[in-house]
Amino acid sequence: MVDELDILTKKLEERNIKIETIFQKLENFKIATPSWGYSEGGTRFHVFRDKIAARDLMERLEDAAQVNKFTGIAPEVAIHIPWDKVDTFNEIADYSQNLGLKITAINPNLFQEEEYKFGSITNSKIEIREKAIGHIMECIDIGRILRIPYLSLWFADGTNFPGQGDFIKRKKWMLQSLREVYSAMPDFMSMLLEYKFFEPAFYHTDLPDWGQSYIFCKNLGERAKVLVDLGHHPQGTNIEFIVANLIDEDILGGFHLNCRKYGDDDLTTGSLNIYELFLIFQELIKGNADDYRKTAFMLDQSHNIKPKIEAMIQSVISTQEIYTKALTIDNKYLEEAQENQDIIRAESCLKEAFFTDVSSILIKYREDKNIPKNPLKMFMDSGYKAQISKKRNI
Ligand code: PSV
Ligand code: MN
Repeated sequence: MVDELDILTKKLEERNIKIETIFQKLENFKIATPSWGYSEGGTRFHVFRDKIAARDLMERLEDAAQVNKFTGIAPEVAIHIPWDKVDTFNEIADYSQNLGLKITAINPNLFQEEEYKFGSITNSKIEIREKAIGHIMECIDIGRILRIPYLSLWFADGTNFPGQGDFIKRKKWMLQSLREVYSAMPDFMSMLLEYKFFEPAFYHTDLPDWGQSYIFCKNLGERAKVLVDLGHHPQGTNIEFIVANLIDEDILGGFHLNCRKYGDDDLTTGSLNIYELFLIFQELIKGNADDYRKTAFMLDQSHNIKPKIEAMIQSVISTQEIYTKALTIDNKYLEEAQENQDIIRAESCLKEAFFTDVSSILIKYREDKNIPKNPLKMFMDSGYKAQISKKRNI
């Protein structure tokens, strides 16, 4: 393998890339996994039983610690309230720290209660808007206890039929509510505003796209940024273009990484959209937004049939691999080709990087950190699932 790394190092030198730079970059690439992706999930058709899936926050953190142990790059976790509610959050910081984890994002749930039938913070009834704001405030309080850096907001708010609601009134209610919660956030916290163009609303959604999210963020202040979920765009949308623009406007906050074919499918990252993800990473690298301390890289996936921990490991390592491939792009050559209006050379330059086998880099990176070379296989051979199935299988 060392030989392969030597050959690749030389090849990359020809592309004006130093291998040390890639190793340095990999140091600053970390991914947060979602607590909800460790639990039993389903579709509206059926929830297939998974007896060993985590049942509460503690078990979800235990499973997330396995993903971190075998990949070495997933020390952060995003939580969802009330799904992850516990009697007291005081011990959770120590609990996660002992597992080598930190909770870095908190997501309020504003879509599962009867009262939200006609919206949460855009509801025409003030008492419902207040209830929704109250719940976000509760999440800010939990965030204060656990020193969570991101308040991650997504709203199911929208209407299903023309005439059902007034777009602009609802926009104003949303802004007013967001202003209230924004001003309640402690200094160490930022707000991430996630957009999604449809579902569960089918006529209009109050926060459907990056433009609307941008308007709200601009109206709120510097600690409000846009969150891009890869499954939240109409088919054919050029996501890398959106990402490049958000970086240029200094308003990109983070990602919910996953994969889709039809709607918001929440499939494992890299199962279908590998080239798209590569092009997104190219923009992140060019815009100096590929460091996890600048951009929150979070997975948002939830499977009804795939085993949860394995699915998470798959997503984490494919994302890391695709990112590494994007680090092998010869940007100088690409720039020259663009200036010379040489489409063939420009596109070939991207393709060459995309088809570069970066496994020798990743193996060396893992060896140096004492992480198994093949995280997925090592996890599957580790016996962890047999161990938890005894504990969890009632
Ligand atoms: C909505 O579809 C979403 O992408 C939001 O991020 C939610 O918080 C998450 O899925 C989990 O349901
Ligand atoms: Mn999401």
